[in-house]
Amino acid sequence: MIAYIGIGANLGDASANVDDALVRLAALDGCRVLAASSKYRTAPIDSSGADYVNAVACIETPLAAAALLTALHAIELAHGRERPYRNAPRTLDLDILLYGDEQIDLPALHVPHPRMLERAFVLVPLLEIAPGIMVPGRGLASGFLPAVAGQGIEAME
Ligand code: PH2
Ligand code: MG
Ligand code: MG
Repeated sequence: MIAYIGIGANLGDASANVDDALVRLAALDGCRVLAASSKYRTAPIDSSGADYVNAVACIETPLAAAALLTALHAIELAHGRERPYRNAPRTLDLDILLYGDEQIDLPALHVPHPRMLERAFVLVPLLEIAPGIMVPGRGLASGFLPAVAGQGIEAME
């Protein structure tokens, strides 16, 4: 299956945490990282603390969606992720954005990610690596770009 993973961090060495996340994604059983976007510095949205470093990866994985989510949580925990309250600053956040063309509604997993098209920090890196990507139930991702134009985002070198 092809999946797109949103990566975000704004605690500790956020940039290094994002780099390490890509290494750990590639090391998951049977997984390959097919593409990784640039890193972007982004203003917190509905969140607080330092600016975030965000990126998006496209992976090929044999894992079922729920098992992939468990594996992502394990990588977050390896980075000391704590969840004191919703959208708290974090060392590492890994979200399943897209899982093939599947629409999944489980108590702890909603795919496509419900807010992905309202957030420049997801949309801009996603479109960098997949300009023509379709979001199940929503259409072309690129059509949502104008609506997020006001959100602070800047590519890192
Ligand atoms: N993640 C959130 C909430 N707000 N803002 C930015 N800039 N980047 C994020 O990754 C982010 C956020 C919830 O996961
Ligand atoms: Mg998130
Ligand atoms: Mg998350």
